[in-house]
Amino acid sequence: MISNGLKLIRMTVLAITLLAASLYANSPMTPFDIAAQNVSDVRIGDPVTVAIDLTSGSEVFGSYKFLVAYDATRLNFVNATIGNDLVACHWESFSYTLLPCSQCNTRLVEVTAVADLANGGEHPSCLSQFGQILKLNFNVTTDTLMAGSTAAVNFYWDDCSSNTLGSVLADTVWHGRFVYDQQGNNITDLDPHLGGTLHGCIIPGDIVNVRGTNIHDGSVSIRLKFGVYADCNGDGRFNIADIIYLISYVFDGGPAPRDYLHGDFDGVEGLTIADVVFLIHYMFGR
Ligand SMILES: [Ca+2]
Ligand SMILES: [Ca+2]
Repeated sequence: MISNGLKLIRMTVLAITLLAASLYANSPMTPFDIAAQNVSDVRIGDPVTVAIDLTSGSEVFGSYKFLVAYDATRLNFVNATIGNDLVACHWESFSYTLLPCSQCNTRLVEVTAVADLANGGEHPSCLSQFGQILKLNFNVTTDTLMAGSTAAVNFYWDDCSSNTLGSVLADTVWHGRFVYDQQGNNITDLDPHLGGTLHGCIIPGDIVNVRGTNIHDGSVSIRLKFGVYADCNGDGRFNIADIIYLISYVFDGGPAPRDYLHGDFDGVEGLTIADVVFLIHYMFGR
């Protein structure tokens, strides 16, 4: 009996040792953190870039696919470009598309980037880098009613490929793990599209699917104060110099107006002689 008891204890110790060793060997990765910026105090009508940054993670990825929903009542999409910290890596593929929408208060942009295409002739000089990996470029609306409000830029899940990072060999896909809103609150699973990886995406198979990425939503807050009406040259005052500045832009290819309406005063889209006339009346007709 004593002998059997000792044997049991030895086997238990051995089992615990093996378990501990295997856990140590497979020590979990440090999750990636992917964060969209919160950009503050942007003027009505101004361009703004919402960068997406890689801020932590113990692994290296060689592709990403992001699906981002942005507030289309406040932001007009311009384009998407590879992030500054990946430019020097010369990733071989980068593309984006604006998805069709039924109601366009929110629009979706999908961005895909791949470091090394199969059988590609050239090879990238580096893979994932900490820092800026993607830039979403917008113009803030010229609708002055939106001053003082905030536009959300949220990661969006539509299928199992949404917001994923891929390993270089394409044998591992890192999916969303926890999702945090603009204030840092954990919103995982609270909304079917904004709460992270869809159910059923983490399945065993040839490709290893891992919940390995913490996702942080971003935003653009729009400045409340407009500045000086009709201050085309942006010096903080309105005077004859602003009219000359606008004339120079409309007729002579001068620099673009810097006031919050971007020189468009007459309510008709586009900068024309009518805007100049409007401004002259505004100055001398008061
Ligand atoms: Ca001025
Ligand atoms: Ca106009």
